[in-house]
Amino acid sequence: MFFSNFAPSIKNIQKIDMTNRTFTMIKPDATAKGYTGAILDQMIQAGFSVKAMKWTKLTPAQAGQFYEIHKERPFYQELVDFMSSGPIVAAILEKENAVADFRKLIGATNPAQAEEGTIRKKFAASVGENAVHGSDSDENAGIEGNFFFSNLERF
Ligand code: 3AN
Repeated sequence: MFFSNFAPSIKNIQKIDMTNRTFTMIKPDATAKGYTGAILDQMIQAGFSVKAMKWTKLTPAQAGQFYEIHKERPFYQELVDFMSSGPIVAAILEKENAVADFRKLIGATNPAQAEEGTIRKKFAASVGENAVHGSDSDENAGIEGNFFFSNLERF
């Protein structure tokens, strides 16, 4: 077949290794306050490289689906309302040990408990409106990245 030498197999295209990759969102509080550039800069300065990125806004249904894992938590509706209240930046980032290192960079869920210098300490207002999301495992990084990006949108 003529094309077999040139076109990669569809199986190879779909098999994306999320080891050393994580998924992040800059949340509506941070985009509204004009922190997007400063937050992205801190991520890049910390050694993360951008593999996919988009500026978008979630519908309540999409936010509900993304945070399905928290469905039974008392703050679920508040979280869904907030995450669909304004634009976000979604991105796949790459670095060695990406998931753990990124969680360190963003700091604790509650910014009051976040370490000095972390993104949440600098830019987050509260435990609900906490500026950024970071995946908590390689598996979830894969699931979350796939939620936002097709295989033609990541490099
Ligand atoms: P993290 O984002 O640090 O992994 P999770 O997974 O416990 O934290 O919570 C997911 C998201 O739910 C948080 N980023 C935050 O926006 C929201 N959230 C967590 N705890 C609360 C809370 N007590 N009240 C309101 N929102 C919360």
